[in-house]
Amino acid sequence: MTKRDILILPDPKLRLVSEPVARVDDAVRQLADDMLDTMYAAPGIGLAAIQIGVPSRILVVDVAREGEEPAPLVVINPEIVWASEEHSVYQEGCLSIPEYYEDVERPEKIGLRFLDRNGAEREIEADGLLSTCLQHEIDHLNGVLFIDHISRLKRGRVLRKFQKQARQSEKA
Ligand code: GNR
Ligand code: NI
Repeated sequence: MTKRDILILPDPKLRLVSEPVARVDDAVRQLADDMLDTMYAAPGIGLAAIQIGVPSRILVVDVAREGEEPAPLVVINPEIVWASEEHSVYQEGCLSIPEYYEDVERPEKIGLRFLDRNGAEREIEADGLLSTCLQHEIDHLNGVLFIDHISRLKRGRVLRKFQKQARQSEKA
């Protein structure tokens, strides 16, 4: 049970393109467990490895509601194999951009191929919040943040606010 620190905007590591996992071994499973501990503690419904500073193509999600059985999913080297033409809008947030929320439009449903924590290939269809969350996490693997999908004006405001906060905590 190891909770790790989450990188915050404008940490440049959040812009890295993460590398594929070559082999799903115990070290990868340990990392995934740390990611789940970190995500549940935050609390959040998803986390990408780069958010704890590791540039590997690993993400975890759990969109079960409070009171429901936890449903952790470990996703390694994901590939979106199809996306629906219909789009939907969700208000998104990000643990690396605390306390900022904005509407983002994405494909409503996706097909996803990935390796699970045992290294087995799996394919799932996702819709609703799970689809949104998976797409948000896969963006992280490519150095993309949800604010990249909002207007330039809004993104500029958020970036400046977090740059200022980073400068001030440097001085403190
Ligand atoms: O906890 C999270 N909530 C969330 C809400 C709407 C859309 C996406 C997310 S993911 C986010 C956790 C996070 O930052 N993952 O990268
Ligand atoms: Ni995020």
